[in-house]
Amino acid sequence: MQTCRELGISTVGVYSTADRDSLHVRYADEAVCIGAPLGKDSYLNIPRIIAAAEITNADAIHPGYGFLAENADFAEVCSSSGIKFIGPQAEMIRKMGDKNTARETVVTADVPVVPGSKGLISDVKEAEQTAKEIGYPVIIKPTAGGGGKGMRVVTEARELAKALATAQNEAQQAFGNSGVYIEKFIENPRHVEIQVLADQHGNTMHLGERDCTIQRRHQKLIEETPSPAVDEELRARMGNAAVTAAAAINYEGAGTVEFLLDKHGNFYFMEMNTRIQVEHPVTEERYSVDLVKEQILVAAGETITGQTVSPKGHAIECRINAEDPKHGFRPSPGELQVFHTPGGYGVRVDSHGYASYKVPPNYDSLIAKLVVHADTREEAIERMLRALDEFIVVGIKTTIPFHKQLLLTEKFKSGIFDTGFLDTFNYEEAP
Ligand code: MV4
Repeated sequence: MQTCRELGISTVGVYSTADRDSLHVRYADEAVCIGAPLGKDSYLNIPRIIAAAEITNADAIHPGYGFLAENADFAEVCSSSGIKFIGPQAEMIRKMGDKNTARETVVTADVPVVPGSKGLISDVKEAEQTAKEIGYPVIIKPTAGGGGKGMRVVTEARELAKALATAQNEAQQAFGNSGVYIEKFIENPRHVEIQVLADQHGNTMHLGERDCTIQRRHQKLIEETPSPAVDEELRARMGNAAVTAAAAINYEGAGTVEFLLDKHGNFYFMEMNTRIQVEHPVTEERYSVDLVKEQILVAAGETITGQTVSPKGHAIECRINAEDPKHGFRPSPGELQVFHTPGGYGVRVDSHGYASYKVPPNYDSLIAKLVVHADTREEAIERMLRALDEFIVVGIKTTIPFHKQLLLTEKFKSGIFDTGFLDTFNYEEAP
């Protein structure tokens, strides 16, 4: 909506009854209540969203990064209702949403994938044969999953049959699709993803990487660009692979290609997210590009030819969540009695919060993205620590004190860590 205001485009915000007081409702030129807090009654209710678009004469819908952002049926309904879905075509969402299909699609285009099964696993025999060929440990992944949901690591042959049955059952329960595939388990990787942007005329480009290695139970906590583990040469190779993956499906819009990076510097395609992501601001800061503006222009049919980007400096994002890091990151909803956000040179805060706002218990606990930009990684860390000190939240617990401690560790400062970082970093015991 901030981008739209700059472009002279008026906006409509939709909200559930739990979000009446959210800032996006006040920021929008018009707001429409679409129902009760449960997703199925509001944010996941396609007919209600289409109705809100129709009564306000909306030309397009930006799906954000949650709920229906990667829902192919929704993209299709928008299209058949004469409303531009700001994102890729339904077919592209479908292809990348099925993780096994995505894997098969990119492998055909010569994008490196982790050694694994040829297609979905149909029986134990096939699973045993595959695991024997690639060697243990292996990981079983649901094809309808993504983001780590429902994955199972198997370290030895005698565990495989049971793990396969459990994984298939869980996949059926969680996604209504029991399909699973097997990959070699890459131990202690880094999560490095490439931002891509493609127009409707066949032009595809990348805007470098984001390192999202600092995660807890598949929830990202810190993201940065450039990655401390990626040099110019590797960036070029990963960037090319990401562009190839996107071009393989004639992709349109902003997207993210996720890779695992192992300790030898080998990278492997994981999945492609067909939406703008939470952590996109670090790319915006380093590349001086408003990615949402690019999404809107590309959706309107403009080309990206001639766009050259000149990355500069280092950007870091800390996710400020309404959670208590001292108690297993349990949700901490409630009133923001004080909400003083940091500012100054090189500091950006994206938030729907304000003093007196009550964080509802219904949704994701993210309340602010704190993003800094500086010339070097060292300066960015210093700037982030300064900004975290300025950020005052009273009334609820947040991840602010956790970030302060984490950024001071020698391991984080060194830039040499992997996805196991938070398994050994113990916030409760730290001074
Ligand atoms: C893996 C893996 C190791 N080997 N695949 C987790 C999220 C999803 N996108 C893929 N994930 C993983 N896939 C193979 N073949 C390890 C993970 C993984 C992980 C990846 C990125 C960041 C944090 C992670 C934490 C646990 C497991």
